Amino acid sequence: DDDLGHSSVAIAPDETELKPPSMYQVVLFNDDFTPMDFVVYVLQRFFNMDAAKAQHVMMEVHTKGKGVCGVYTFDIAETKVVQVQQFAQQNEHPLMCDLEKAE
Ligand code: NFA
Repeated sequence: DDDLGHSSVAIAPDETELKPPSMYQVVLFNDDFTPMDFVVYVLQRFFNMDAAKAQHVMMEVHTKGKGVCGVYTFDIAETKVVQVQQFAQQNEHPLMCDLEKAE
């Protein structure tokens, strides 16, 4: 017997492996002490926002208590959180940042 029609090329084995990755929101929380300009700078430096967008998101956090900085895969989101937390600590501001699984 031969092996006609039996390709040696691997096929996609499992549809679960074709699903897009879970996405995570990086969120900032308001506090009474971190200067507004520092928050605007963080949003520009770590989330690549222009000045107007950063000002808008900062005010959203300031007035609503919390705001979304961006949505990323887990590893990128976790890295952003660590970068923001380290930068806030270095500058002795209590700014809080975390990630939340996106819907
Ligand atoms: N609430 C801070 C202030 O009035 C500003 C702030 C905005 C802090 C967003 C944290 C996040 N100085």
